[in-house]
Amino acid sequence: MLSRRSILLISASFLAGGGSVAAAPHGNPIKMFDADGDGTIDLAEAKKAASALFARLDRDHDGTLDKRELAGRLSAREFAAADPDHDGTLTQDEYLAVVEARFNAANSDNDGTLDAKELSSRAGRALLRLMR
Ligand SMILES: [Ca+2]
Ligand SMILES: [Ca+2]
Ligand SMILES: [Ca+2]
Repeated sequence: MLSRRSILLISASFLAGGGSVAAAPHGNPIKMFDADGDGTIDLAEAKKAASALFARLDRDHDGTLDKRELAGRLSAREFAAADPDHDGTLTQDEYLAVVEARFNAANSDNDGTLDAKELSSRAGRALLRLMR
């Protein structure tokens, strides 16, 4: 179901791109996640991808991610900071709060979107780990 959704997302970005995108999008985060085809990733696009990944990672379907399900996407310190009630799990809201913080950290020019250069920065790569 999720992969079908990704395919739809990718198809949508192909259409929105006006056919200029010829190659397979795999590996290029902008082509993977740029649903509105404007060539950058905005926070809504990042959160949408992160929500899809959250659902995929939540193997026991309890609506939260524990450390094992996160599989190293957050360090112990990042996990503790993201889990203010210290119950050892992250809800989707807590997860998306980390996504937003990483998005803002990567958006060095503060224009509300991430371009290819910002996504390839250290903060950008940390964000992508929460999206795919
Ligand atoms: Ca976009
Ligand atoms: Ca879970
Ligand atoms: Ca930017």
